[in-house]
Parts: sequence; C-alpha cells; structure tokens
Amino acid sequence: MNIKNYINGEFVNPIKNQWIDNYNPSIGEVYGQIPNSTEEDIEKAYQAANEAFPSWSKTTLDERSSILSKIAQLIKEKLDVLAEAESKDNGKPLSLAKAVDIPRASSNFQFFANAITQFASEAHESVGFNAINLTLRQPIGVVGCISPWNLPLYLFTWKIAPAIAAGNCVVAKPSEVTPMTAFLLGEICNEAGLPKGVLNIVHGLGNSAGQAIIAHPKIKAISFTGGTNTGAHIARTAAPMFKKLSLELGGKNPNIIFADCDYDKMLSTTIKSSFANQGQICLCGSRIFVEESIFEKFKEDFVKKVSELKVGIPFDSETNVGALVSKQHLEKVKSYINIAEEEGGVILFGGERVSVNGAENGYYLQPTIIQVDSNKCKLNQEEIFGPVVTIMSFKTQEEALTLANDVSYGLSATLWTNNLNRTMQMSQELQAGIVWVNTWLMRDLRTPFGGTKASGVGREGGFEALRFFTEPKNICIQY
Ligand code: TXE
Repeated sequence: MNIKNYINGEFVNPIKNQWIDNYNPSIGEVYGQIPNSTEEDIEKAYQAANEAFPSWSKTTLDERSSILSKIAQLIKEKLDVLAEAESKDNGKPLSLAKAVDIPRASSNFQFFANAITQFASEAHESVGFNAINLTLRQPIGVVGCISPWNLPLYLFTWKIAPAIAAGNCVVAKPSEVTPMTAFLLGEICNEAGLPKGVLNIVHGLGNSAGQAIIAHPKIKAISFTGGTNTGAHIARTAAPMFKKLSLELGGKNPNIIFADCDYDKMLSTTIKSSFANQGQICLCGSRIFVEESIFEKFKEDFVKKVSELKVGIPFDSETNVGALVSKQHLEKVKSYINIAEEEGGVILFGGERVSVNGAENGYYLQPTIIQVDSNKCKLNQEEIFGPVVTIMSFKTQEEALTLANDVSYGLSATLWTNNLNRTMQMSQELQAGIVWVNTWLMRDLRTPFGGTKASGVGREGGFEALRFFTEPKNICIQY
C-alpha cells in the first residue's frame, strides 16, 4: 500500500523518488511505503499553497464554513474506513479509533466551520479624539502544521481546520509513523470541494521534510504537536525567523486522589487516564498520588482492575490495550520499566512484553503499575508515553500540590475530591494548562488547550486557535 504526497489537489510521488517503509505495529510487519520527501517537495507544496492563498483568503466565511462542514460530514461517512486505517497504522484498538479518533477529527472540522462564522474582532472609540480604531484579524498566508503519531487524524485536523477556516493555506506533515489517515484526508478534501493548493499534505521524516517546513523562509507560522525536545529544536530554528509558534509538547501529568472522592467513578476513570491509547496520550495521568488513608485500598483495587484489561490485536472488539506504535517506542518504554527496581520502585503489576496469538511479532506490552517512594525518580520526572503509571501516597493537600508541581512539564492535572475549597485552592496553584476535577479528557473545543513549562507555548482550541492563525491589525481613523 504505497501512499503519495497530496500537493495542489493531486497525488504525486516524491521528486527524488525516495520512500520509507510503513509498519503495521500489531503484527510488526511492513505493509506499505510512504514518500521520504525532501525540501524540493516542501517547496512544491509551498508554491501550491502560495498560489491558492489570494483567492482562498478572499472567500466568504460562509463559503469556508460550508466546505469545512462538508469535510466533517465526509469524515463521518467514512468512519469505518478511517478507523480501520488508523488502528492498523497506530496499533490502537479499533474500538478506540471508532469512538474517539475519527469522530473527533470530524468534530474538529465542524467546530471550526461554525466558529469562523462567529469569529469577530473589536473596535475602540477614542472618545474626545474623533477617532475610531478597528482591529482586523487577517489570515497570515502559508502556515505549517506538523503532527505526531499518537492521535494521528485527531491532532492533524485539530491544526488544519482552524488554519484554513481563518483563510490561510497549509503545508502539513503527519508523523512518518502514522501517515495513512492523513493520506485519506486528501481525497476527502477533494471530494468536499476544497480548492486545490489550500491544503497540501507532505509525508516524510522529521529531520528532512519536517525540517524543511520549519526552516522555509516564507512559511510564516508553525503549529506543532510532539516531543518536548523536538519542540525546543523547532523553536531554535523558527524563532530567529520571527515565525509564529504554537508548540503542544509532552506531559507528565499528576492524578491526585483524595479520600473524599467518588471512589468508584475515580477508579474506573483512572483506568482510562492511565492506559487509554496504550498510555500514548500527552494528557494521560501517569503520576498517581493517593491520600494515605485510602492508599492500600486503592492499590489493591487498581491492580485488580488493571489485571483484567485485555492486551490483544487492535481489531478484536475485546481488546482494551493494543500494540505500541513502533518497535523503537516499545523499547523506549521498556527501558523505563527496566530501571524501576534500581530506582527503588516496585512493579505491582505488568512490566512484560505480551506475545499475542497470531501476532507474535507485534509490539505488545502489559499495562504496568510501579509503586515509587520518591517523586524525584526518572519514572516520575520523564515522559514515558506508554502503558506505565507510578503510584505513591501523600499525607496533606500541601504535600500533594508540591509533588504534582515538582516536574518540568505543566500540561494537565486531574484532581479527585468533593471538597470545593480544596478544588479551588489546588486548581489555582497547579502548574498546568488544563485541570480536570472529577473527570478526565472531557473536552469542550471552545476552551484554550495547551501546556505551560516544558509542555509548550501557546494555546489551541476555540478562538485561541483562530487568533493564532491570524495577524491582528489596528486601523485608527480620525474624522
Ligand atoms: O514526536 P516527535 P514522536 C512525546 C512522547 C514521544 C516523543 C517523541 O514522549 O515519545 O514525544 O514522539 C516531526 N523539524 N510525544 O517521535 O519526534 C515528526 O516527523 C520538524 C508527546 O512522535 O516530536 C512528527 O511529524 N518536524 C506528543 C512530529 O514532528 C520534526 C505526542 C512529532 O515527532 C522534526 C507525540 C524537525 N526537526 C509524542 N523532528 C503530545 N504532546 O501529544 C521531528 N519532527
């Protein structure tokens, strides 16, 4: 199954005709090839975007809205094909791709189809000066969108939808590890009547195709989701070129559980916040802190529930935990489990690779729970990004807050308590861009989304995203 770049509304081979193997992680085998694009391909994509920009940026909001709605509708209609492609490419359970990834990709387009028709700016009357100030929020031009492999179409469209809704044209690169649904999106955009060149999808490696996008002198803004180290590299390259940057990076999120919580809801949600998508979600609550009085009970109940999770092939409807995305990533996650004991950790459950019948070469790993006695260990300081959580107890609210914030990341936090004062006191002090209280991963797309500290710069979502993808201009008129 060879896929091609989508440039100027057409599917084309990479100019230098270089290709990369694409793996199916559930069986550990190559199932196709993708373009290993070079800067020549990025230049071609930029030219197409640049040529499309004058007319696209002058379309009415209703014209844009109706095309984005059509894309949203087509994604919905193609749910099964897209979900199977996503599951095959990423290793996640098909049930998850059907329930979360693909519906959210459709919602991303539908949300910004609606939002752009409501996006307004402000005017300021300079009283006494016979002057009025208008703020225009104009599209930037050609922008770059680069996305990771964990939620491929979900995060790819989360950037593309607001970018084109705001009137920009896009050079987009999905992760080379999970290119398939991005490829299928190109066909959907043509079917929806998106004018050629508005969206260009180029496949390839980060340090070549990706690097060509961030270094391109005329691609004026970069929206990136991925690892913190990569984000830092992108900032070093793009900042001196004065590009606008939105960096949604890694996380090492605390899940803080007080004895006064709704215990059963907490337990069932914590299974999800720990192991959904094989723990490969930047928002997973990978550091679990439990109030001392319920620590032993929680430990026992949590281990029991996790031991009942089924690790299996993604297309099996019984599967709760699928394959990790690649051999390299499985080895990275395993390397953290291997240092658990030397760090004074105790593996309460899991830790081993799983050999799944009929898919012995797949990248499967048990959901793993490690009890640690310090928040200073690597297991609690570094993003593992796999089905691995640590647990430790705390005595007081102050101690829990200190533990939660004592990490370089600041993306999200989850808090389980029914004490209102505690909720507000802790939510204000937690160093995070998102705080969930008595829930996890509940998402209202109007809200600002993003992290602080090593979790990134800028916010996505709602009007934050439309502001990122536009340039404000103040026009002051005296009369
Ligand atoms: O991200 P990368 P990966 C974390 C997680 C994971 C780590 C690496 O810890 O293990 O990041 O994952 C492109 N110029 N998260 O490898 O390398 C690359 O091709 C331009 C958290 O997926 O950052 C891909 O398309 N682009 C994160 C994208 O960047 C470059 C979700 C992400 O790749 C580039 C995923 C360069 N020099 C991983 N180098 C989250 N916050 O959700 C790479 N890329």
